[in-house]
Amino acid sequence: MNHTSAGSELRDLPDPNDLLALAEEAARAAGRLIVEHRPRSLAVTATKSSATDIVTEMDHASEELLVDHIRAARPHDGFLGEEGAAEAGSSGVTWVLDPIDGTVNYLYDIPAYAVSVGARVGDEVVAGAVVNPVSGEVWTARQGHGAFLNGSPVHANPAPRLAMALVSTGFGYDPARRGRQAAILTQVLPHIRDIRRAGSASLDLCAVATGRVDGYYEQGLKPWDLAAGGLIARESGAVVGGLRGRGAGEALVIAAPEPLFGELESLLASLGADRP
Ligand code: LIP
Repeated sequence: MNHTSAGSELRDLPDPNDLLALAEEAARAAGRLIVEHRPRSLAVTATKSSATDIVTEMDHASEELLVDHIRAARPHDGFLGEEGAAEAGSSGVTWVLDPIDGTVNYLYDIPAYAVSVGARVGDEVVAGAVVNPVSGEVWTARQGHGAFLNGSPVHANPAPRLAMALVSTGFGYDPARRGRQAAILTQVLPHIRDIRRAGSASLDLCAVATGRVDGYYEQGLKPWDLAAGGLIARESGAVVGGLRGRGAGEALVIAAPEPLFGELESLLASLGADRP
C-alpha cells in the first residue's frame, strides 16, 4: 500500500492488475444475473431522455450487484453508474458502470448487450471489462498491456482506405438528434464500404478492437458507454478520440486505427457531426 504524506488521507494506490480482476469478476457476475434472472415478461420500469430511452428492473438489479460486489472488495472507491450510482469515494478509484449497455436489445432479447465495467484512477481509465453474457465473450484491457477477448490478444484491423471501411455507429434517443444523425449518415455512407448498427456502444468499441468492424463513431455517448470499451479499443491499436484534436466524449467518439481515424475525423468534421 502506498501512503500520501502523513496526516492526509491514506490512498491505497491500486495495482491495475487487481482492478482488472475485480472488473472482470463483477462484470461476469452481473452478466449471469441479467441472463439467468431475466423475467419472461420484462417490464420497462422507467424512461429517461425520451419514451424510447428505457430502464428495466434488471438494469437496476445489475448496477446494484456491481456496486455491492466491488464495494465489498474496495470499500473506499467511488462509483459512477448509468442507473444512478454516484459516489466520490476516497481512494482515487472510481468505477464507471453500464449495467446493461444495449438495453433496447435486452428488452427485445436480441443477443447484443453487455455489462461494462471501467476502473478510473483520476481521469484515466486504467482497467476495464466488457461482457456479452449471451455469447460468453469477455473483453478485457489494462492500460499499456493490450486488449484481450477471452484471454487471447485482439488487435484492430490494419486500416483499410475509407472507401473499403466497414464502420459501425449508433443513434441517440432524442428524435431531433436522430434526424440529424441520419442526415450525417447519408453523407457518410457513399464514402465507406458499409455501416453496421449493433445497439451497444461498448460492443461496438470491442468490435473495433477485435477487427469485426474497421471503425466506429457515435455522438452522445455517456462516460459509462465509453469507459471500458474505449480502453479496450485503444489497447487494441485503435485511436479513440473526438473531432479537431478533442478527446472522445459526448460530443463525438471515433475509434479506428490510423490513418482511417484521420480520414473519418476529417469527413465527420466537415459534416459537423459533433454539433449538439
Ligand atoms: C446505448 C448505446 C448505443 C446507442 C444506443 C444506446 P444504452 O446505450 O450503447 O451505442 O446507440 O442508442 O444509447 O442506453 O442501451 O445503455
